[in-house]
Amino acid sequence: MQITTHATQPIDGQKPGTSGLRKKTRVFMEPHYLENFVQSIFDAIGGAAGKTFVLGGDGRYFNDRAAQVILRMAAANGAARVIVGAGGLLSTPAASNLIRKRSTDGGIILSASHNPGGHDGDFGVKFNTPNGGPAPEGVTGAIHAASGRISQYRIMEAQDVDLASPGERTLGAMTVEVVDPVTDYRRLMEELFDFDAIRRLITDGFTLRFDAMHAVTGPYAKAILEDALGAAAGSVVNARPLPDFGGGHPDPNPVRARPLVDLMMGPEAPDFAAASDGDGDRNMILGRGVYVTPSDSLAVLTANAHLAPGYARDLVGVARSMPTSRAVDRVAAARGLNCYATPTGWKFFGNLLDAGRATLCGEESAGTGSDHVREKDGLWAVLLWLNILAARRESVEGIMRRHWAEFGRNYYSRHDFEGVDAGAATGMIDDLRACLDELPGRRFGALTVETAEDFAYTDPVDGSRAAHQGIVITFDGGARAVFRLSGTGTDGATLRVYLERLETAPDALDHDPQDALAPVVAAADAIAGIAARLGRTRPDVVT
Ligand code: G16
Repeated sequence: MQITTHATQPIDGQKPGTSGLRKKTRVFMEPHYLENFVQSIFDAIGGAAGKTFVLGGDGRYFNDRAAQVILRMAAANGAARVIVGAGGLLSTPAASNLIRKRSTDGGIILSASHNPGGHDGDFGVKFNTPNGGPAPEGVTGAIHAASGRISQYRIMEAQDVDLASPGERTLGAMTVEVVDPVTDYRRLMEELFDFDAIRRLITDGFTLRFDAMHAVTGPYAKAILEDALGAAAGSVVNARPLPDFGGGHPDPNPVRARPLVDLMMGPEAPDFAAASDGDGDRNMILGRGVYVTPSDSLAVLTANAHLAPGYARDLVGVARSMPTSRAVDRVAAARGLNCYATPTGWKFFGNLLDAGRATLCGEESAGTGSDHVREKDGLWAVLLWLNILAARRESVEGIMRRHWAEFGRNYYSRHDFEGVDAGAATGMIDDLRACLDELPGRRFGALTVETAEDFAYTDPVDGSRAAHQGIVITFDGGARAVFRLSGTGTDGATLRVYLERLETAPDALDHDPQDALAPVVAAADAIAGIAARLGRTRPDVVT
C-alpha cells in the first residue's frame, strides 16, 4: 500500500485547551486540519515508529471518518499496532484503562466530551500519554509547537479498515486490533466493586435509572447495570449512541439532563438515578428528591470509599480542582488525609496519582475518579455510589443528611455565562486581577473580603507551574467566589463563577442552595461587574 507525503502549512489555533483540541466539527473537517494535528501529535512524541496506540471515541459525527484517517496516518508513520474499539467507540475511561493495561505508548481519543455533536456541533482530539492520562502541559505545549512548524504529513492510501467487530486486521505493516469496547472495562469494575452486594440490593427491590444521553456509556451501562447487576430492562435510557446525541447536549447536569431531575423530584422516582456525558467520564448523581452536587459527591465518596473492596485499603490522599467546593477538605481533615487543590483539568491529577499521593480525585464539573485509571470515570462513580448504598442500606437523601450533620454543608453552585464576548470577558478577568490588592477588608453587602488571589499551582511532584488559573475571593465566614474562563468552549467565551458558602448550624442545612448563596452571588457581581461588563443579568446554566 502506498504511503503519501502531503505538503501542508501550519494552521492557526491548534492549541489544546483544558482537555485536548476542541473545535467546531466543520473546522476539523476542513482540508488538512485533522491530519495536521495528528501528525503534530506524532512529531511531538518522537514519532510513531514501532509504537502501539489505543484509538477510540464517543461516536459523535465524524468519529468514524476521523478514526480511519488516524489509522492510515499511524500506519504511514510506522506504528506497529493500534488497538481500537469496535465501531471506533471507546469511552474515555475505557480508553485510559486500555492504554495502561496493554502498556501502550498512549492513545488518541476522539471526543468533545459534553459539547453537542453533529456537523454543526463540536469535535475534539485528545492525546493521552502511556500512564493513561491526558497529556500534561509539557506535552500539549510540544504538540502545539509542532503544529506551528509542520510542513508535511504522512498517510497511507488504503481502503477503510473494517472496525465493525473484534478481530485483527492489517494496514500495511501495522496491526489493527479491534476490541470489544466494554469487556476490559467491565472486568476492571468487577475487581473494584462488590457486584454481589449490589445485585442483592437490586434483588431486594432497589430501583434505578441511568440516562446515557445517547452517548458512549449506553453499551457500558447496559452491560454492567442491567446484564451484570440485574437492574430491570429499560433502567438504562437513551442507551444507543447517536452521532448527534439525539440532538441533545450530553452534559449530565440539572439543566441538560432535566427530564431525569424532574423524574427524581416527582412521585415516580426510583431510589437512585445517574447520567453520564458524551465520552463517559462525567457523572451526575441523584437520589429520590435529592440532587447531589459533584463537590458533595466527592466528599461522600471519600468518606465512604472503604466500603468498596477496591478501596478497603487506606486512601493515601484526595485531590480536587481549585474551584471544586471545599467539602472534601473537611472529610480529609477529619480522616487525616492529604488534600490537594489543582487547577481545572484532569491532567493536573496525573502526577499525584502516579506518585501515589492521591487515591480519589474530583471536580465540580461532574468528574470523579480514582487511581484505577488516569481519567475521570462516570460509571465508576455510579458503581461506587451503588456499592456504598448496598453496604449502608440507607437512601441517598439519608446519606447526604448524615454527611452534612457530621461535616457541615458547603452550599455550592456554578453560574455559567455562555457565549459572551471573548474580549469583554478577558478584560473583566484582567481588571479583577489588577485590583486584587485592594479587595481584602472591603464589604460587599453582607460579606467582607478576607483574601483575593490569582490562583497559581506548583506541582508537588515535578515542580511544574501553572499560573493564572482563576481569581479566588474568600469572604468571612467560609464563603468564596471563584472566577475563570472555560477552556473547553468553541463559541466566544464562557465565564464560570463558582459560588460556595459553608454552613454548620444544624438547623440551617436544608436550604435551597441558590437562596443560601444569594449574598455570595450579589457580592460576586458587585466585585466583577458581570451585568455591566458582559450585559448579562442572569447565567445561562446554573449547576
Ligand atoms: C474537561 C476537563 C475537566 C474540566 C472540564 C471543564 O472535562 O477534563 O478537567 O473540569 O473540562 O473545563 P472548563 O471549565 O475549562 O470548561 P471534559 O469532561 O469536558 O473532558
